[in-house]
Amino acid sequence: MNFKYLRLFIFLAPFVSLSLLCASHPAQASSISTVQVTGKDLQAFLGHEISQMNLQVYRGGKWQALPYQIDEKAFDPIARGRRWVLDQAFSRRTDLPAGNGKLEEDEVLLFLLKDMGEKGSPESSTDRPVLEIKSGGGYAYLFLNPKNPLVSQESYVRYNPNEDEIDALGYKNRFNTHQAIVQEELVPKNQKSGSPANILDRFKVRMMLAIKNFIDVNIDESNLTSKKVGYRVGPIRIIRRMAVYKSLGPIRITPKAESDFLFYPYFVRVPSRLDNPIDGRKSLESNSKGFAGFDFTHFFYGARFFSEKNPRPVLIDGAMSAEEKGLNLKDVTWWTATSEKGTLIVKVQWDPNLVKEGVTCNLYYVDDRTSLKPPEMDPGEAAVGFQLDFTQIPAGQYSVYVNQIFPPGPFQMGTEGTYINQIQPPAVSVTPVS
Ligand SMILES: [Ca+2]
Ligand SMILES: [Ca+2]
Ligand SMILES: [Ca+2]
Repeated sequence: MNFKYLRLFIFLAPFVSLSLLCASHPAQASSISTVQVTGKDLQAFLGHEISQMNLQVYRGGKWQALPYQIDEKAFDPIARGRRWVLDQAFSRRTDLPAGNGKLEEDEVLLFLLKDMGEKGSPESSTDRPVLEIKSGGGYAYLFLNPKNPLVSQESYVRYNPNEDEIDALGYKNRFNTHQAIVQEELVPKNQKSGSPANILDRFKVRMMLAIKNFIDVNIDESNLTSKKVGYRVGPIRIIRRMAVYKSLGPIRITPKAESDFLFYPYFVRVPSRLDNPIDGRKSLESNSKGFAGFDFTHFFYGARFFSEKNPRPVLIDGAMSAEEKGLNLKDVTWWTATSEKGTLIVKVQWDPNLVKEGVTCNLYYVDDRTSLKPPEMDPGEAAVGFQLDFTQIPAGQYSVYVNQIFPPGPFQMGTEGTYINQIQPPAVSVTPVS
């Protein structure tokens, strides 16, 4: 048997994972932006102890604490490069690389845009700020070893490692405790009425690969092995790392790949890598097909769905209308599903090299209570995601990011673009305080 074909399954792994008040900046009140300032923009602090850094804002004539975190990087032999340092290891790999405690150029300071304050008056502080950070009209100030550091006790994201559950300002996500890549719960906290409720049956990846002169392979998310490697929890984001591979009996047949799921207060960012050793255009039969996406529960019936190429909303109700059958599927990189139970926006960042090859991110949409793709905890498909057309994918390595976005508060149609833009860190300027 030729195992090299099966390496392509690693593509699946990361896919199967797949918000307060700011009186001084009303325009930012509903912002979901996370400011990220890299070490190279904080020259005055390079090489200094991170424990001596302290971020404060100036508001209403007073210096105040705000939640922030500083994430370090360290060389990781598996990634063969520097990657985020984790606080806690899960069982198997306990030799996780540790940080050196000092700020380096590729490390990052994170906080929320909406927590930023007014322009400060440095002379009003007993401790002199060293750097002024400006973004989106707001200000924050970085101090070095102040006599009176101000520290916020607030945390915008929480993690329960035993339940593998993330509880953030804008949502709750929970994963299967035995299959770390299988997301089983998605609870938006932006519902219009009632209490937050789970709207997800399961995140599914389904593929049928008909390999020329070889075998037909059916694959779904549950026949991959996934191990939680470790995690880091801060007040601004959680980094949750896992290793995923495909086994055939006792033999591991895919290279070890680790991916970081990033959980921010109002969005989740899942990077994924396609390591495809074969040219699907030559080696796969045309009946090869697949999809990756969210199968919603019937609790989400009544939700309206619209997308980049389908601005007119259709109804998720367990049956395909003529309009749903006629949806424009080609090259759809974002979509929104919104109901009384809450709103989810999904933005896929497709690899530009795939686009160059003519492989676009195509929509998968099935709203049919009679269609079953087991396991079905909630019978029927109300599935939205993207198609995986391996017959079009050339050999190579590709990166795709899937973002789940939960706008704060009741959703207004037409605002989705604002939130999609806010998953990218905003522009920042840093100046020394003279
Ligand atoms: Ca460091
Ligand atoms: Ca429908
Ligand atoms: Ca279902």
